[in-house]
Amino acid sequence: MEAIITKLIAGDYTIEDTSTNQVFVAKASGLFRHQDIKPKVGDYVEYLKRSDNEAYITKIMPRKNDLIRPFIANVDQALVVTSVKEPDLNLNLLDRFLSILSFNNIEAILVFTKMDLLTENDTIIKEAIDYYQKIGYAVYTTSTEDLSSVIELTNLFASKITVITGQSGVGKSSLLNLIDEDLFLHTQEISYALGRGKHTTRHTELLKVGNGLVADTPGFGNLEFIDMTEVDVAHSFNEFFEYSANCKFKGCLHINEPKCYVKEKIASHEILKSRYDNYLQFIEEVKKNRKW
Ligand SMILES: Nc1nc2c(ncn2[C@@H]2O[C@H](COP(=O)(O)OP(=O)(O)OP(=O)(O)O)[C@@H](O)[C@H]2O)c(=O)[nH]1
Ligand SMILES: [Mg+2]
Ligand SMILES: [Zn+2]
Repeated sequence: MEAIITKLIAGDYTIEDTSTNQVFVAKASGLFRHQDIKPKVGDYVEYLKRSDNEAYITKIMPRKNDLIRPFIANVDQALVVTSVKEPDLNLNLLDRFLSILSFNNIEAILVFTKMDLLTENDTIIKEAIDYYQKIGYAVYTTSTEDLSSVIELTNLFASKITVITGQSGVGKSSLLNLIDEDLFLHTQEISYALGRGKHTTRHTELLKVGNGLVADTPGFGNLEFIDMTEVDVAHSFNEFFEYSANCKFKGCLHINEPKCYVKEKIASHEILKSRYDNYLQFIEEVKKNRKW
């Protein structure tokens, strides 16, 4: 019998049968202890029934992908949530998520929240939002004051495993609560959440939202480029990768190389300056992390 793992708390897995939707609390079979692999949320597994509501997980099906942070497998897409204010628009964190997701072949959908807090003068923020759309990302803008802007996201979830990710306090749980009023996810004033350095959402769980499964993950501040090289970073910046076909050197990293088309596009302001600044920073981080 096959099921999907929807929750893991203290060694107890919650699994849901993929054909009957029956839910069990399951333990992982002793077999896994001798292997390098441990079942995780998002895994499709085979199981044996122990009682009406208890089961043993006996086998993990091959994974389509495997994320460490958040700790989840078989992700189809990620909703990268960024607030335009409170906390301030953080393009460094956004570019970091986008780079890591691209490296893991997970489609990113961008959601800019708290649009109600924008004023006429926030042109730089609006330009940044437009830029991400221009370079090919699906971009949504939402405000909890405008229900339709949030409901619009519902269709994205159908038949997929989606992770919702983004800094603490950007409004991830608030979005899900508006989409499905039965969820009752805990949300918190950001001053309180950030002040205590604590996240409102703690564990990873797949929730049923709009005919799909969604993981509302705890927000986090720093993300690392695990297993990525400089070339991987260069390839993960969509627009740089496209422009790089016109760079003089084949493996151009757009740093000091002559006749670099990416640098030309930066000079002509066709590439958002913060994208390049973040790119250079990530390249440095990857260099520093290198173990060989
Ligand atoms: N003005 C405004 N406030 C919002 C909006 N969305 C969320 N908030 C507020 O932002 C605060 C944080 O929202 P949460 O939904 O708890 O944020 P989160 O991303 O789930 O945070 P973590 O669980 O800590 O990662 C709450 O006080 C919400 O009421 C919005 O569109 N506009
Ligand atoms: Mg939350
Ligand atoms: Zn170049």
